[in-house]
Amino acid sequence: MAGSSSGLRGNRWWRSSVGRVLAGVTTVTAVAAVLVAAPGADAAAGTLGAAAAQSGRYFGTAIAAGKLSNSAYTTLAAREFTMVTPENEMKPDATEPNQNQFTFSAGDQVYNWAISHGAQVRGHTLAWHAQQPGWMQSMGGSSLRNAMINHIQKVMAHYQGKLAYWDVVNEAFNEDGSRRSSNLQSTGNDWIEVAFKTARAADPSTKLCYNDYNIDNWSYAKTQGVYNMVRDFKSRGVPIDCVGLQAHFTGGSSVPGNLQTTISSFAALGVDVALTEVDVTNASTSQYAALTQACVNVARCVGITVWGVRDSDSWRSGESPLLFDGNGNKKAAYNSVLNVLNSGGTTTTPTTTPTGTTTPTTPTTTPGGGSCTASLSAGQSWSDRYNLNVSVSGSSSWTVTMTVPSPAKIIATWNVNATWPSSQVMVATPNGSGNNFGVTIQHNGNRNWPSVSCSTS
Ligand code: 9MR
Repeated sequence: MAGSSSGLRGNRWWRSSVGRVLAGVTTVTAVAAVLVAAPGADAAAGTLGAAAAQSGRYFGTAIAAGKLSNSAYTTLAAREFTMVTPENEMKPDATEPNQNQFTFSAGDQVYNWAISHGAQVRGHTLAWHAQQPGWMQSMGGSSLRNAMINHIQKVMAHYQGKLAYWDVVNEAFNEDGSRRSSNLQSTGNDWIEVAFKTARAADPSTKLCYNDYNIDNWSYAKTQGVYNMVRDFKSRGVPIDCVGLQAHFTGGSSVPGNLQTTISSFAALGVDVALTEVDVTNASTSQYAALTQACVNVARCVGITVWGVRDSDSWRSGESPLLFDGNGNKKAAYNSVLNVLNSGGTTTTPTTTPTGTTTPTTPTTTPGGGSCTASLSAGQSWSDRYNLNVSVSGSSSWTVTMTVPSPAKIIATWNVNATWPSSQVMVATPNGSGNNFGVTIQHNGNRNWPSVSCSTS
């Protein structure tokens, strides 16, 4: 049972984990009893982030720094999402308001909030025709080219090693598939590849993405224009790791029937694909289900981000396009997305099929100070990362401390409140989801499992 790749999908996740515990832990009796008997041990995940994590994906949202003082907003966002895109705070006008004077306060606020809640961050965006600071708007030629390079270098240096993805270039194409005219385009047709090469050199640890809207329909000219650029970049060795389909199905557009073809076609070029700014007019349940299914059907579709938390947070709030209403209630579309994520669908095997060498080492169980025990068991794994399930027994008011061996790091958590005394140490407490939670660990070459201890509070 344990270790079969199909057994690691969807509702079978926990069952497979029990097998690993039985196989690997010396102090197994009590722990296994808890896992087998736990109500809902086979139950579907109860949050978007947890449901997506079952297949190694994230579920994200755009976060606005100005709303982080609103506890209804932050409580909801912390509970549901495992990836955060700063809605405006890392754009050029925010980070370089005066030439070569950088300000990261708002971007850092979003970053710090995300990390302290166990989410990863997608940087957005470095080179774009819109939201340029005034000084940049009036520039052209080699001075603008140099300013773009300097901007990418300085902003990426600030976030060096911290971000999962960067939208290096945003919205550079016209609807007919040609390049959008802009001051950046006027510096020369090679500006996009210069941006990506500069970005790779500035921070080799982050994945570099091209991001655009209206590239969801495979037969649309703009989609083909972007596809041809990515294919060209891959064939010439220009560094590009991912394509973001913004997936704004608002303002008159809707989910095309061939979305999965678009995703799989980009993926076949050797890039990750993500739906990066999803919203749907009136949150159509069938369209939300369809776009989620299209993603989970393609191994390299790494995650879905909705463009805001509640309808009232949306840039198109008049279309009520998100998964929570203005009061933070789950809408019908929330359940349709969750159901698709939990069903696992016909998800294909990850292209980076786990092998023996990527399997974490033997689990350890460390009884803690009070009268609780935290036990680890294996979840899904990939070449670069793996999921662990943490099961706590003995008390429902526990504090679990997990220490990850350097240079590994925890890049996502679900079903738990997490704080970070240091980059290697996470302190976790219940968030109301019960006594089982999960983490994703990027091993960075060290596949030893973290140590874990439990105390009662
Ligand atoms: O949601 C963002 C909104 O708050 C800003 O006013 C707007 C300004 O350009 O940008 C919005 O976000 C955009 C994103 O950065 C790129 N794709 C389109 C998004 C919606 O306009």
